[in-house]
Amino acid sequence: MKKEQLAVYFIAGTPNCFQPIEETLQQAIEGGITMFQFREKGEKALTGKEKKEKALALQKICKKAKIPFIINDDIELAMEIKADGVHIGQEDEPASVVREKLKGGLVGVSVHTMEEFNQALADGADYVGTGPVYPTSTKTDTRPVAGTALIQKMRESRPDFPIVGIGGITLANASEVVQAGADGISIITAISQADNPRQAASQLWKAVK
Ligand code: FQP
Ligand code: MG
Repeated sequence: MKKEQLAVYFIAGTPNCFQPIEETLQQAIEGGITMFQFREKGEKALTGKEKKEKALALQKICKKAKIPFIINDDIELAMEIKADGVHIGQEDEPASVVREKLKGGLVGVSVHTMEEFNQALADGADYVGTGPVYPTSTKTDTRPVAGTALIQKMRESRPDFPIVGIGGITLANASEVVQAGADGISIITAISQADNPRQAASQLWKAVK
C-alpha cells in the first residue's frame, strides 16, 4: 500500500453517525479523507443482510472516490464482497491466517506494544494502527492511553512501515501524531459527529499534510 493513503483514515459504522452514514462518508470524502473503514459495531449495529447491503453501498461510494474500502473484524464479509482489505485487532483472527485468506487484500493490525508490532510485521501486515494515542470514549475495552512515544519507537525501528495513530485524535492534536512519525491519523468521532463532516475532514487533512 501507499503510506499516503493513511493520511486521514476515517472509520465509521451506522451507530457513530448523526446523519445517514452514506451522507457522512460522502461529505468526508469531499473533505479529503484518504481511506475508509466500515466498523459496524455495538448497540444498534446492523447485522446479516442489512450489514452486507450497507457495506456494498459504502464500498460503491469509496470505489467512485478511488479510496480503499476496509472492513473491520468481519473477514467473511470482506471476502464475500471483495473489500480492499480488513482491519483486525489482537482479539480477532490471527493476522497470518487472515493474510492467507485475503489474498491480495490489505491487512491492517492493531498493535499496542513493540512486541505486537514485530509480530504484526512477521505475520505480513500491510499497516498497523496503534493507540489509543489519547483518551477516547468510542471504545470502552481499550488499553491504557499510549501517547505518541510508541509511535516514535516504532518509527525508529522501521523507517518505512505504514503506521497510523488512533484514539482521541482531534484537530488540536492531529499534527503531533504525525510529527511523532505516524503516516496519518485514524478518526471516528471527530468526523462522524462533527456538525460539518466535510469541513472537519478538510481541517484534519490540512493539519497532517
Ligand atoms: N486501528 C485501526 C486503524 N482500526 C481499528 N479498528 C483499531 C485500531 C481497533 O480490533 P480492535 O481495532 O482493537 O478494536 P475494534 O475491532 O473494536 O475496532 F488502524 F485502522 F486505524
Ligand atoms: Mg477488532
